[in-house]
Amino acid sequence: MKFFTTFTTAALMATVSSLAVETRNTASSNIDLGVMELPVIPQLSSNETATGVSKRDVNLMKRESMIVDVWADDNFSGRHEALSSDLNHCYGLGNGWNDIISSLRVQSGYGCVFYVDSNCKGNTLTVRGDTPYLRTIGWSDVISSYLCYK
Ligand SMILES: [Ca+2]
Repeated sequence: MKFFTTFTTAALMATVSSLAVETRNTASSNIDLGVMELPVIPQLSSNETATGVSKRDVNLMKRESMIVDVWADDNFSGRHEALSSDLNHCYGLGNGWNDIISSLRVQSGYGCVFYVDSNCKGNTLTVRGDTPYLRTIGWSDVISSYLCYK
């Protein structure tokens, strides 16, 4: 019985430690900071409010996610990651991505607002599609958080 208990404990410990490793390896580089209303952006149609979306729209959109591809260097080169992002959620950048992104690609059909500061604050850059040279518009190595919409 003592052997059995020891064995079970060891097996459990092994399971727990393998889970811990897996969690670390699959940890996302974008930290979900929760649902946020869009800032006022030029693409708003006339029947939308100044804050962009109704509560019902936010509830519908938060079930949908899209991909933002980010690179550490110009023209889609260097370190790369595909960040899976729920719509209308503010994401902070982690895992060494803060103030590093030099080029990015927003999945077709979506737009993202990028922020100079954390928690979706500070100056904004609204992007649809490919942006190979953030440097030319003064946005290389400054992005700290972002928010995507449809
Ligand atoms: Ca920044």
